[in-house]
Amino acid sequence: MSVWYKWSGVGTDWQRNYGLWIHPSGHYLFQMYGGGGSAHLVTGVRPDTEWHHLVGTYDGSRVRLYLDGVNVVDAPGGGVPHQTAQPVTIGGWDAWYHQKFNGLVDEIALFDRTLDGSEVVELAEGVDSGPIALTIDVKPGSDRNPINLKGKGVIPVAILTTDDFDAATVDGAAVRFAGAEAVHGGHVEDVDGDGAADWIGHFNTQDAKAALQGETEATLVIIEDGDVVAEGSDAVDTGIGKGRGSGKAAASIEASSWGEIKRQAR
Ligand SMILES: [Ca+2]
Ligand SMILES: [Ca+2]
Repeated sequence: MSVWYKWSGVGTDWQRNYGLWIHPSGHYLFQMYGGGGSAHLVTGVRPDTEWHHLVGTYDGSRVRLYLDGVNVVDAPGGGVPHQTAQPVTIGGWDAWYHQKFNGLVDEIALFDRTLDGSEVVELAEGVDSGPIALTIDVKPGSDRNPINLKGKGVIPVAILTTDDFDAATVDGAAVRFAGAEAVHGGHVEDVDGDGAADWIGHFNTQDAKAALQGETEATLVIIEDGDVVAEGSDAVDTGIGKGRGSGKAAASIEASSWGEIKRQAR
């Protein structure tokens, strides 16, 4: 069982069952009673009134309690847990003398198997799946995607609709390509002709110039509440690698000026 809780203080009564408790003494208590069973008062750490994450597990032989992902009890259990027709209770049970949890609980989960330590950590830290991966096409119709950073025009960039992402839902105001905002916010259009509407925006070259300088790849992101929620990249050719060497070798040259690139490319 796994739960987030925010405790406000000691309640007025308690009663054992199987479950997670804060004992009136102000200690965590995890208990699993059955034919044998046990209760474990955690004396090493005291609850405070911040949010914490508690997980109790029983694998048939050992009971374990995890506080914020850290294993704080690991002890022999025993017996088969009681099976009853009584309901699972959360925070209190009016019909019986299990008395009230004084605080908040959230995201309660019961599992029909024993979670291991790494799964507990995942629960405690929350699952961060990271930004959605976007398929973007810089300069639709061109594979090489040449960009003249001295140009005063715009760079068209499409977010393509895929099986995993509907680009027609994109909020153009939330899109940044190489740090630049889309001129007029972009619009919806089937850019690649596959029948599914895509999103396309145009970005002032001069707004993107700083981020594209010396790069062979450009990144588009969608930002919500200050967080990058989706991102995709595409190759760009900003003129790096046009020296005498092969494009690939020249592209790896680090230089601070065109003169230096030319010298190194010889
Ligand atoms: Ca392209
Ligand atoms: Ca399309």
